[in-house]
Order: sequence, then structure tokens, then C-alpha cells
Amino acid sequence: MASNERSIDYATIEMLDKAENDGVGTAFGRAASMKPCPIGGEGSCCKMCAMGPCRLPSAKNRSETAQQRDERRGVCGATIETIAARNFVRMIAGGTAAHSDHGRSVAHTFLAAAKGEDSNFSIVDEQKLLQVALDFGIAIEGRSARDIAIDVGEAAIEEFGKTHGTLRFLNRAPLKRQQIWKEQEVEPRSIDREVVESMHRTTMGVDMDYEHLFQQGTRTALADGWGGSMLATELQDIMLGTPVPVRGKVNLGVLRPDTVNIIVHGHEPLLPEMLVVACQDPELIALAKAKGAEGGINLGGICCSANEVLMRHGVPLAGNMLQQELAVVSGAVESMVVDVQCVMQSLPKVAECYHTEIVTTSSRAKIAGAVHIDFDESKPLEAAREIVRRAINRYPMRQKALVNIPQHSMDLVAGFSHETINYLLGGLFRASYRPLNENIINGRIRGVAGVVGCSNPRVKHDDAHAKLVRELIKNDVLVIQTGCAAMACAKLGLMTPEAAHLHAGPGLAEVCEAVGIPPVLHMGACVDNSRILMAATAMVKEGGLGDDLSDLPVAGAAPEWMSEKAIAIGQYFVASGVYTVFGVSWPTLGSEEVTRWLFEGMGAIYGGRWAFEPDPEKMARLMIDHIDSKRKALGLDKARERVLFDMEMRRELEAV
Ligand code: SF4
Ligand code: MSK
Repeated sequence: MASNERSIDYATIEMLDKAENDGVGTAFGRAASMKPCPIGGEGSCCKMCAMGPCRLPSAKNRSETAQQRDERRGVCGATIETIAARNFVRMIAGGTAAHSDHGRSVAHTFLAAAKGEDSNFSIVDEQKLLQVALDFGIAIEGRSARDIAIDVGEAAIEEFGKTHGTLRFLNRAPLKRQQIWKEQEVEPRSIDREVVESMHRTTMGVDMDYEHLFQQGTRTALADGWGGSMLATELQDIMLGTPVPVRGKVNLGVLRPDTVNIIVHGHEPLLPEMLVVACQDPELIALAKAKGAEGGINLGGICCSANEVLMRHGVPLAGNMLQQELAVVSGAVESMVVDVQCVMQSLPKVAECYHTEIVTTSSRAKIAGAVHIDFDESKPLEAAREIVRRAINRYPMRQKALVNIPQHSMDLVAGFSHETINYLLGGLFRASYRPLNENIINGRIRGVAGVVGCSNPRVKHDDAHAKLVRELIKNDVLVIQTGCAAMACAKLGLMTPEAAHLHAGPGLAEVCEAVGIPPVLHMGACVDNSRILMAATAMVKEGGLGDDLSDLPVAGAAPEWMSEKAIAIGQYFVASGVYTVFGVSWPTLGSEEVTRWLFEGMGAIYGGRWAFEPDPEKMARLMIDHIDSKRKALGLDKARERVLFDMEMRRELEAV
């Protein structure tokens, strides 16, 4: 397959061609040569015990009687419904474990920082500390920030393994939503417990009623969104600063010639924060220059580590998940520093062809062929300085003949935390979601869409993100993004204020131009999907758009998802009342009954439901139709007609 059929991104296309010339294999090539297993892909393969694996091909294209169908079971008698549900719940458990283990390490570092133990971190955002303390029911009156922070840190750590009650952040949701969770008995009790119970209930011979399994899956996903992920986001903000709008650059063109290039990749922002400090150290810059790197040291990022340091420091984004190998292929990266999640095991293999050193830093993740420098959370700056020094020492090994930095990069504005949206729209002294709600009510903004998730070589890289988001903003839907999806759209210039008049419908463009924001807002990393929950909750609490998250004219999507984390995120959005559409493939298609339950049954219970649509234009239509149905239910369809059903405006819109 030609490179331009694999990606719409010019930098990626150039590096894929270079990889081929250099004889380097990448995920794109492996995906093309390895056909996915159709039975596993539909969620119908069970390998929970050694009587199997049991593969139950889907009933599609089969003419079988109900009895024959009923007899199609695993060795233990498990039905296709049970197998599909168990696999799905295990994906949720995996995703929740990943986000939440990240949250746990942040909580431990937070507590150490609060206590003033030997740590390079401190309490930066006191206002947010007080807010979290209030949500946790911790007294703040007349107490020092230090004492409050210690209580918050201890309470946060407790959330992972407490033996009584339910998660504290559930009380942030609208009251009606809390009531639904209570009635459905899906309030998470503690984060670890829900992951463990999901693993228990999906093992051989335990829970064999798919609806009952999904109840546990939902409870586990809520432990992610309103638990582990939300804790990670909030504690990081208190320690590292709540993001505010910041200009940055994105794509492999941010790598620099004659400069030591270091890439951070993964998810946890604590070491990258220290790398930001180390890369500015005059002594290390002087050392880099002494080694011949006249440009000094350049830090960039891949995946969510990148999003974190972009939002707080303007560190450039080198690219999204599928560009990790390609950054090395540029021949201009001295060191790629990885921690956890979305890291490819092929990196050391790719690095063998160049001079790049792959450095693992988490005690939870090592890769054969990489160097391991443990990120000791009590001495993080020391680890960061060692990593930078090693990168500098590799610069003289750079092989000029193998260097080719693609000349593609794009400006963007990032850092739209939900607090920032509050200030930007309402002003510093009357911060509020009122202007956003009013613009939705008067129809200038049709609704809000969260477009998140990964990149996946099973589909054309960045293509679905681009088509979906362009269609949404053209139809006056404000888009908020996190993760690799955010980078895909940033590379196209959709995260610049100028994108409003170039690509947005007239109503959305008017609002964006008045406030000076892009029509597509970068809200951060994958754990920061919790910011989207908070923004949606703020919209409900502001009033005028119903009294629950499921009343809002909003929708979610992950058009190029690949990770178990995406399934956990989708499930907590659906269980929070949000209509959520996924592309690529759907992991329960082997069971019509289970799929129907997720696509329709959940809607009846939670007001949010799943949908699957790989075509991005059809996906946009589904989301816009859903938004319009919510507008109608709120009685806002008339208001919108006044604004948009003007023919001249329509013609202008079509011409964009
Ligand atoms: Fe097969 Fe049942 Fe074992 Fe799964 S648990 S592998 S369906 S025997
Ligand atoms: S990094 S989970 S590929 S969004 Fe958060 Fe990107 Fe998906 Fe990883």
C-alpha cells in the first residue's frame, strides 16, 4: 500500500517512505501484513481457561435454528453473549487499571509533596486544592494549605482501596445522574475493588449473565472517569498548575537540526515536568553545544506525556501514537524517554538502525533492548538530568546521511481546562458557563462534541478525525478534544483561532471570533477526559439545558480508537448519559444481543448509549442528529431555525 494511502499527514507519509528506504519496519507495515482475527475482533473468542480457547464464529450469514444456535457454546457451556460481555468488561478493567494506576502514582507523589518530603514538586494551584478539599468533605476553614493538602493526598490514596462508602467525586455529578447510578447500583466503591471484581467475575465459571456483567463493567468504568482519571487530572493540576491557553507547535517538523532532540512519550507527566527543567539547565545546554549541537537541547513529545507538557509549558508535540516509530526514523532523535501506555515494543528495534537511545523510566514498564533509568519520585530532577546528559552524549553519534526531518509543523493553541473555558467565556470576574449555554440556547452553537481517542493503523491515519471534526464544526458544533485525536486535528490547523472563519459554521465562527478561541479546543491527555465530564456538568449546573448530562445537546466519539482505555472511557461517558460513537471496529459484533444491549439497552437505563460507525461522515451525521434530537427535547429547535435557516448563510456554509 502506498504511504499516502496509509495517512493523510505529510510528515507521516514522508517518514513511512524513509522507513522503507532505510529498511525499517513500522506498525503501518505490520498492520497491513497481519490480518486481524475475525473471531477475536468480534469478541467471540474466549481464552479464560485451558479447556479452550473457545472460538464461536458469529451467527452472521448462518442459517441455523434457535436450538443449533443455543448449542453453539464454549466447552464450559458459555454462550456467545457471555463470552462477548466478559471480553468487553475485561477491556474496561484493563483501561480503568491503566488510568487509575497513573492516578495512584500521582496521588503518592502529591502526598509526598504536600508533606514537604524530599520532592521537586509542590502545591501550585491552591484554589483548586480548596475546591477538591470541599468536594472531599475536608475542612478548609482556618487551616494551612499544607495541612489541607496532606488530608487531600491521604483521602485520594484511600479512594483506591477504601472499605466503606463510594467514590467521593461522584458527588460532583448532577443530582439526577447520581440518582441513576444509585438506582442501578453502579456507584464504584473503591477503584481497585472494581477492577479486581471485574477480573474475578469474568474468569471461568463465575458471572454468566451478560447484563449483570455489564453492571460491573459500568461500575468499573465509572471508577475510571469519576475516580482514577479525575484524581490524576485534579492532583496534577494542583501540583503542576491548571492549564491555561498556550501557543505551541505540532508534528515531526518540531524536531530541530543541529540540536539535541529528546522525545518524551507515554502518559505520566511527572518525569516530563522535570525534563522541561533539565532541558533549560544552562550547564547542560553548554554541554550540548560543546558536543557540537549548536541549537542546544530541544524537548518534544508523543502521545499524552506530550499533551501534558504542551498544556503547561508549550513544549511542542512531535506527533500522535502512530508517529512514535517515525520520530526515530527521522534520524534526528537522540533519546526517546518512555514511561507507561501506548509505547510500542518495536522502538528499540527501530532505534538499532539509528543512534537513538530508548529509555524506560517506570518501575512498572521495561522493554528488552532499552536502557532503564528509574524515575525515583523522590529525586526526579536527578533522573531527568541523567537522561538529558545521556542524550547529549549521543549527539556526536548522529549519522548525518540518515537525518531527514520532515518540514511539516503547525501552530496550535492548547490548554483549555474546564476552568479556562469558564474564564474565557465568562470573564475573570464573572467566570461562568452562562455564555456557552446562552449560545447553545440561541442556536449559534448547535451543541458540543467530544472527539477523543487514539490513532490506529487499521484505518487511514488521522483521516477519520479530520473528516469528522471538519463536518462537526461546519455544522456549528463546538469540538473539544484530548489525546491523539487532538493532535490529529491540531496538525490540520483546526486548533488555531483562525480556523473559526475558515472552517466553522457561521454561528460557531461568530462565537469563537468574539472570544478569540479556536472552534476545536484542546483539553489535554487521556485522563483529562474527566475535564470533559466536569465541563458538561458545569453546563447542566448553569441551567437552561435540562437537569442531567443526558439532556445536553452533546455527543462523544473515538473514530480511530485502539486501546482498552478507549473502551473504559466510552463506557463511563455512556453511563454518564452521553451518546458515544466509535469507529474502526466494534468488539461485541459476534453477539447481536449484547451489541443491541450496548446500543439500545443502555440508552433506556442511562440515557446515553453506544453506537458504531466507521464512516466519519456518517458518524458526524449520527452525532448531529443526536444533538438535534436533544435540542428538540429541550424546545431549542425553533431558536436554531431563526439563526441557521437563512438561505444566504446556508449558501455561505456550503461554500466552506
Ligand atoms: Fe472455553 Fe469456557 Fe474456558 Fe472460556 S471459560 S475458554 S468458553 S471453556
Ligand atoms: S495516547 S490511549 S493512543 S489517545 Fe493517551 Fe493516544 Fe489512545 Fe494512547
